[in-house]
This record gives sequence, C-alpha cells and structure tokens, in this order.
Amino acid sequence: MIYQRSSQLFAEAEKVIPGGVNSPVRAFKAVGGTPIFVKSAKGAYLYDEDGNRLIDYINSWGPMVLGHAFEPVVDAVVAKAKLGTSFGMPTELETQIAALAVSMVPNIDKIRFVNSGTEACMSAIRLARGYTKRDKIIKFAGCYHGHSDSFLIQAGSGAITFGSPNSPGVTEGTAKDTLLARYNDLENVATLIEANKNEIAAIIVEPVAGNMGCIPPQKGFLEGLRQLCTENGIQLIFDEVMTGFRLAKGGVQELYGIQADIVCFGKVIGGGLPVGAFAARSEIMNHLAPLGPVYQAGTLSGNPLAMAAGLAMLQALNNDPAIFQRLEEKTAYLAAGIDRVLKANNVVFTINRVGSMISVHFDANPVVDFQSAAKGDNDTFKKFFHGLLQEGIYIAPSAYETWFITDALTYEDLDVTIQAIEKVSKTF
Ligand code: KE4
Repeated sequence: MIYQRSSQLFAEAEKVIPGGVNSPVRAFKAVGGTPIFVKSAKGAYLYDEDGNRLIDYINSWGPMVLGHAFEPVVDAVVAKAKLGTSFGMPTELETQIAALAVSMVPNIDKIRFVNSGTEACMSAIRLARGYTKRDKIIKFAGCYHGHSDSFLIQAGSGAITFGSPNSPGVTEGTAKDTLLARYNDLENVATLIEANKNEIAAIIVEPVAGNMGCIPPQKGFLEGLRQLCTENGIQLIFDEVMTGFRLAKGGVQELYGIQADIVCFGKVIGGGLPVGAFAARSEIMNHLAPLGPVYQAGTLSGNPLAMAAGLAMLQALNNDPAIFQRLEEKTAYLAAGIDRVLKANNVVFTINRVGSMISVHFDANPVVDFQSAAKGDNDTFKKFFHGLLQEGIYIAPSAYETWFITDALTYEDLDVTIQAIEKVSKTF
C-alpha cells in the first residue's frame, strides 16, 4: 500500500492544525507512521486519498454500526439540509427522536441532546452533583468519558496512549473531587465510598469498557456497583457512548438487566453527526434548566441535521432487531478466526469481546482492568497494526481501543481479515 498523498496532506495539516489532527488518537502516535487521510467511505470500506480501499474496523469510533454512508441517514440529512440546518428553536424532530430513544432504552423517561459524548458525560456529572448536593465522583482508571476536566484524571484512550494520565490544565481543585477506582474491583469501590461517606454524588462507569481495549464487566461487578450506589445514595451513571444502541437496542441496561440512574449516549445515536445525549427518570431530569436549577445548554444541541441523522439511525435499529444478532454472529466468527490463526502461529494473545466490541491483547494473562491492559506487548501490536494496514485492513491505531464491528461487513470481508491476520502474525 502506498500512502504518499496521505503523507503530503498530513504535512500540510500539521502547519495549521495542532498535530495535524482534530483528535489526538487519529495521529497514529501510538503505532508510529503518518495517519491515513480518507477521501470517502461506503458500507464497510474506507477509500483513502491514495486510492487504497480499507476494510474498516473502527467505523468512526463506533457510529457507523450500519456502515458508512448508510442511505436512510444520508437521505434524511440531504432532505433536511434543504429546509434549513439550525434554528436555535424547538422542532418536532427533537421530540420524535427523544420519544423513540425513550421507548428503546430501559429506565429513562426523558433525554437531553447535546453535541458530543464529552458533553453528555460532563452534563450527567453536573446533574448528579446538583441532584445529590454532593461534590465527589468515582471513575475507573482506564475508562474514558471525554475530555472535560473532571475525567482527565488518568483517563483511558488518547491520554493513556500518550502515556500522560493526568492532563496539564486540570486544576488540583477539580482533581480532588474525582476518585479513581480499579475496574472490576468492587472492594476498591467500597473502600473509596467508606472513606468519603456521604460525599460521593456519582459513580461513572463504562459498563463494558472500550478505552483499554474491550474489557467486559466481570460477573457481579455491575450488580455490585448498583447495590453500593443504592445503599449510599450515589447516582450510578452508565457511560454508554460506545455501548448504547450497539450492544443491544436498549444498550447494556438491557443486555445485563441492570438499571443505571443516568445514562450517557454518543456515537451511534447521531448516525455519524455530532450528537450526544444523557437520560434518566423524570425525577432526576426535571432538575435540569429551564425546569430545575442545574444549568446546561448548547447552541447546536438538537439541531435538525443531527436529529435527522440520529432519528434515521435509531429507526433502522428499532425496526430490525435482527441487526444485533447479526453483529453478535459476525463478531463471534471473527473472534474464532483470529483465535485459530494466532494459535496456529504460536502467538501469545488474549481476545476480549462483548457483542460487536472486540480487542486483541498481546499478553497471555486475562485483561480485566487498566493495569492488566497496560501489560500488552505494544511492539507486537505495532507490527499487527501496520501489517494489517498493508493488507488493506484498518484497525484501531492504539492497543487501548476496541474495534467496532459494522453490520455492513460480509463474511467474505471477515475471511479476508482472518487470512490477513494469519499472514501478518507469521512476522511477529
Ligand atoms: P466524544 O466527546 O469523543 O464524542 O465522546 C467521548 C467519549 C465518552 N465516553 C466514551 C466511553 C468514549 O469512548 C468516548 C470517546 N471515544 C473515543 C475513542 N476511544 C473517541 C475517539 C477520539 O477521541 O477521537
């Protein structure tokens, strides 16, 4: 594969955009090399500026669960754009997508739309603090909830990839209200709660972690968090920016039958346009302005274009529940193929998977939290990433990311991918 044009474009981008990208993980710093510039995409394929076709296992970090340029979404956006793109006034469309989301997701009565997953999680924390009148929050090392200050305390994803867990610019004043726990370690959480009695407003968790690679909740972990929160008057916030509308129609609350108090969404809910959202029962959401005292706002929140894209996406998912079974079957097929060929080549690895979220870790031990995820052999991962890229397969440019499977993938695409992994793993 030749990436000459991408390299030229990256050099130009670096002159006017910090690091040449608008989000750090895209810069390939964790794997080396220069980022690929995309010209277009359709279904499961990316077409880069050098004319290469790549099978896409990132799908814009999750949104393209039904493939790139999914026609119902594209048609809805084109039609809506001709009628005006943003009014800063209420539209019926917002009510339609809100009502549909509320009907799809358990245990929520109302939803507020924002413009990113960061905004959704940031707002959810403020709502929990306003509702409980407490200041502190617990998050988990390696989990990522966006780049607002309260979360950049050993965040996962980009910050971990850059090996600088605490970001400069986050004040001590902010950091002191964020407590860090170990994922899948209920005892650790209980200890933190005990040591901060009646001071903790919320526990925010990726109910299936995707920013340390994919890490499933161990049996009893989410149930334990639910019980600890109920016993201590703490709001349990499920950050479902990755998992929402992907792992099940109703997300992880449906998948595992566990109720959060507040749920955050992003990615899929916008169908590829900038949409985030947070939702809860009315007794909590009614604390939000203009009804209640907790302030939260946004010029482009609920704008017609984004709502049109999101509504078309949610309607497609709501009308064909078989999509989630197909995603499960395709990802299980991929996992079995990777397992087979890596074992045949005597590679040391672990595969983590929940539904259509999957990651490969080059370490023999179970990957159950940030500490164990960090033990993966990054040199092997770099060979894995670049070897697959040369074969026309695009996986996450970081060992601390999950892959996002799209229903647009065919079994032929999966076989091509498995064969490429077999070939590349011979070079380890
Ligand atoms: P955004 O602000 O990027 O829309 O969402 C933040 C966010 C919140 N919660 C979870 C669980 C997330 O995974 C994310 C963002 N995910 C990253 C990928 N690990 C987005 C990619 C990027 O940062 O460019």
